[in-house]
Formats: sequence, C-alpha cells, structure tokens
Amino acid sequence: MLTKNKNVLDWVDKMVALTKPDEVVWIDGSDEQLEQIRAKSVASGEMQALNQEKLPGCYLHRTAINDVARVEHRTFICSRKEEDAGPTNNWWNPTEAYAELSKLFDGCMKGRTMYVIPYSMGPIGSEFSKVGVELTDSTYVVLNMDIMTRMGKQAFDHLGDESNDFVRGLHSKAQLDEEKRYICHFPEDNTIWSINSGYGGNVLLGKKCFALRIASYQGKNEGWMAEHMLILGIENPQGEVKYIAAAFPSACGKTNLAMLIPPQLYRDKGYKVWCVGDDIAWLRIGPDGRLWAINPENGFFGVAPGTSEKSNPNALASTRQGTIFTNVVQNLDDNTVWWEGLDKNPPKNALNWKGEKWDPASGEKGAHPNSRFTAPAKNCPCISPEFNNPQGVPISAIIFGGRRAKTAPLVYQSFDWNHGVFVGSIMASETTAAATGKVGVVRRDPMAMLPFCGYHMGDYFAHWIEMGKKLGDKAPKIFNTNWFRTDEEGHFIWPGFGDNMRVLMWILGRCEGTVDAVETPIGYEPKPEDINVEGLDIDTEVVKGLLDVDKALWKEEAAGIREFYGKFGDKLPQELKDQLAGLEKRLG
Ligand code: OXD
Ligand code: MN
Repeated sequence: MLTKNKNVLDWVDKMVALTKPDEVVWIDGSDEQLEQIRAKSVASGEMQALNQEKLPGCYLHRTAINDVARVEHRTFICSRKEEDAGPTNNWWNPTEAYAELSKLFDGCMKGRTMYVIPYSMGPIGSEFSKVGVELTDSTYVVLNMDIMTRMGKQAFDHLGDESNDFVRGLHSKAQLDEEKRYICHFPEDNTIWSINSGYGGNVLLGKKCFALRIASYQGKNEGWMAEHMLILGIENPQGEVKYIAAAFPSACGKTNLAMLIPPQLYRDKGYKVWCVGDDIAWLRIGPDGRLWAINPENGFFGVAPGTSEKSNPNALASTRQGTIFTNVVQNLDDNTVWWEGLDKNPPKNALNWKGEKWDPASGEKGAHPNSRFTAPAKNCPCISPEFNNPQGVPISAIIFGGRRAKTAPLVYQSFDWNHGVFVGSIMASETTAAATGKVGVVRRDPMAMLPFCGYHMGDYFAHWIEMGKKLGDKAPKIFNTNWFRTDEEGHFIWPGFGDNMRVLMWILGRCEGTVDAVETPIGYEPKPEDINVEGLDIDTEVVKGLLDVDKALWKEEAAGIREFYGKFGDKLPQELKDQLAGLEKRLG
C-alpha cells in the first residue's frame, strides 16, 4: 500500500467492490514497475515497441476504430442542479448518473487488473498543485499518465495522510461500446467516471476532465482559474523573460505557438522563446498581486499530422524518445512512424492507423487526422527553465484567438480587463470553403473553454470579471489575434508559425508601454508600420489590410453575439451586456 490516507483507501475499496478486478496494482512510479507494465502492454498487444535504436523508449498504440476522439455529446456535467451545468454542457442528474453508470461498472474489471494511479497536476510541492487518483484497467492509460503527469508515490506524499482534497477518477475500457460510452464529471464530489473509451482525451483523466472541467469549478470556488491556454516566455537580449498565456480552440496551432522558433532577425538579436505549456494553464494571484501561471501537465498530448521539421521542429524533437504514438502510420521497413505532413516521403511498406496494409498512392490518409503523440515535456528543446518552478511564472499578456477568414484583424488589444473578458467571450472559429472563398459556419467558443468549462458559462464569465477586480492595475493586458485571414482566393495572408513572434513583439511592446496604438471600434490596433515585416514578402500595405476592421461585418458579428449571449439568460453578467452595447454604439 502506497498511502495510509483512509479517504483514498476507503474509496479504492468501494471501487474494487464495484468493478471486481482480479488484481489491484498500486503504481509507485518506479522505473522497474513501469518497465514491467510496458512489457505487459506489449505482450497483450495494447502497445507495440517501435525501433528502439531510432526511437528509444517509443511505442505505438492503435485505438478501436470507433474510438478516436473526445466525445462531447457523451460528456456530462453531473451537478446537483441542472442550471449549474448551464446551457453549453450536457447535464445528467448525479443520482441517476451514478445509478446508471454503476450498472455498467459492475464487474467490468473481472479477469482484468485495476491500476491505482496517484498523480499530481502541477509540480510536486507547489501550492498550485492538486492530486488526483485514477483507477483504470488500461496499461495504455498508466503509461500515458506517466508522461502527462507527475505520477507515483510522490503524489500521495504531497496529498498527506489526512487530506480528502483529491480528485477521484474511475476509468474502464469495459467493452469499448460507443453506445454505452460516458465521460461524466461530478464537480461537487471531485469525481470523474469514464467508461467504454480508450481514447486519450476521454481517459487520461488528469487532462481535460480534471485540469479543465473539475479544476475550472474548483477555481471558481477557490478564487483561481483553470484555462485552456498555452504559456510561453519571450526572453529579450538582456535576458529578461516576459510570459504570455494564450487560448485558442482545438486545432488552431496552440502547440506550434507554444514552441515557436523566432524568425532569424530576432534570433540574431538574441531573442529566445521558452515553452511552459501547450494546452492548460492554472492561474492564481500571487503575493505581489500579479497573475501567476503553472502548466499542470508534464508532457504534450499533441496532434501528429502537420507536425514537421518545418512547422514545429521543437515538437518533433520532443517525440524522438520516450513517446507513445497513437493511430499514426507504422513504417514496416524500419518499425518507425509517419503521418501526413511529416515529410513528402510516405513509407511504401506500411500499415495505416487501423493496422491495415496501406498504399500511400491510394489517396486515403494513413494516419488518423486526430492521431497523437504523448511526449515528455523534458524532451522539448525549448522547455522553459521555469517549467518546474512551484511559484509558476508571472503573466504579462493574455491572448485570445480564433480562426476567422475576414472579420477579426491580425491583432487588437482590449480597452481594459472587462472589455478583454468580452473579447474572450465572443471568440469564434469558422470553416471556410476555400474554393469559392465563401465564409462558412461560425462556432462560438468562449475562451476556447466551450467543451471544457465544468459549470455554467455565465458564472464563468462573472468569475473572470471578479478576478479582474482583484487584479486591478496589476492585471495582464488582454489581446485578440487571428493568424487565419484569407485573400480573395482563400489563401492565408499572414505567414504564421514562427513569424507570429512579430505580433507577440507588438503585444509585449504594449505591455511595456513602448509602442503606440490606434483606437478602432473593436479595440486598440497597431499602426501598420509597428508590425515588423523585415525579411517577409509582405509589406506595410498588406499589414494594413490585415488590420482592417470591416464595419458591416462587425455589425453582423454583433448580431451573432447578441443571439449567442441570449443563451445565458440572467446569468450573463451586466458588464458583458454593457460591453456588447458599447460595441454596437461604436459601430454606429
Ligand atoms: C486537445 C483538445 O486535445 O483541445 O488538446 O482537443
Ligand atoms: Mn486542448
């Protein structure tokens, strides 16, 4: 037994009685134990060892073909009152949910081993950090949790013998039956029950389930914030580092921005970029009154397709050892991995993500579009020296961003904190039909938290406003970016990737008060000449176009926001109603 904590022991006993495993293994986190579990995982076929010379410590896993992504329609917030889940979550009465799910969990681990995984979200010893315990029948989960969290006995030591403050996660693959797949959160009980899935986002319970859905609820009650944000540091030639936290919806390049390589002109001057996190930030007000952030995770669960030496060399380097690949192509010639966008040389002798013989000439994709790598953060060449700092890092700027073809300019700054909360609350992405240049459907995704907020989003907005009051003039400045503006033919105008640094430099200039801005109806914008385009094949005229605010489009936008806001009823804070009215007035 790894702990004397009775709260843990009693709960594990209850879950064992429910799920009835043949054997219970407590995960201490030792190399020896992990090696045994890897061997067992390979023997059972759950994972395959890859070429250990080229990819030391790397493994391949294939999920069931019906189980390849998060399932938002089967994800529930089981708060006692329906209104506490709010209009953007699926709600399930907790009494009913426990009763129904108990039927599915009853005896589901017969013939299997239950692993008891203690883990810490955040560095051990940090006041930010919180402990979770996940019970699972999957060796894949154990080995991924080892990469994504600080796992093992150290987490129980951090919890102590008395505390009841830990998140209780129960997971079983059961039969992987998609009709009976449920990802349920009980925020009032610090509990997560996940069944019939083996896909990371549904089963690595420390990540989206705990560090966002449960933690956002804890943060509201305890006066801090859990956000879907990357954290990066920009070091200037004098060695000073300023930190930025940024929220973008899934598939808008968060991992790429978090690990960006500055353009040559900045590198020549001595600028560096450090990655603190690529997906989740926990933010607290520090003793100095500023906002401080940690990344609660210990690894990256990144999307493989599109990751290349060109798009994100740091991410690619992170996957060269100790990494688990899920649903990518297996090159049978040398037992390595491949995915679309890695390079232009797909392997000829290969298996696709389903494990079938795959011909790259067939036109069919080899890797699943949501195939993943689980890579240790310590592998990342630009991992921040502050990564394990228990105090976290102080945040100078917060960025919100979406994928908009026309409406949002390259960058703008909010007038103040409350306006910034408004800017975050109206975040949206749209699909573009590139061929016709026609603008597609807008999906609103406030603060990129739509699928991850564990309580009523109106209350969530109010919490943001509350945090701003506490921060006062020490609050980070808030910005919005859009790397995805397109021209008439539907081509991206802004080069993106490392060149996004040029926009971050304007943002930091604003935080330091060293650069001017122009006022527009939607916020402060750069003067076109203040975005450094040296070495790019776009000029200040193009930047001017990228910054253009089309009033007619923004009037449509305001109407869309009004409709969206209608969902939140009485829970929509007055401050945001005022912000929308202000925008409409400025648009005329
Ligand atoms: C993720 C997501 O996997 O946001 O990070 O979907
Ligand atoms: Mn994410």
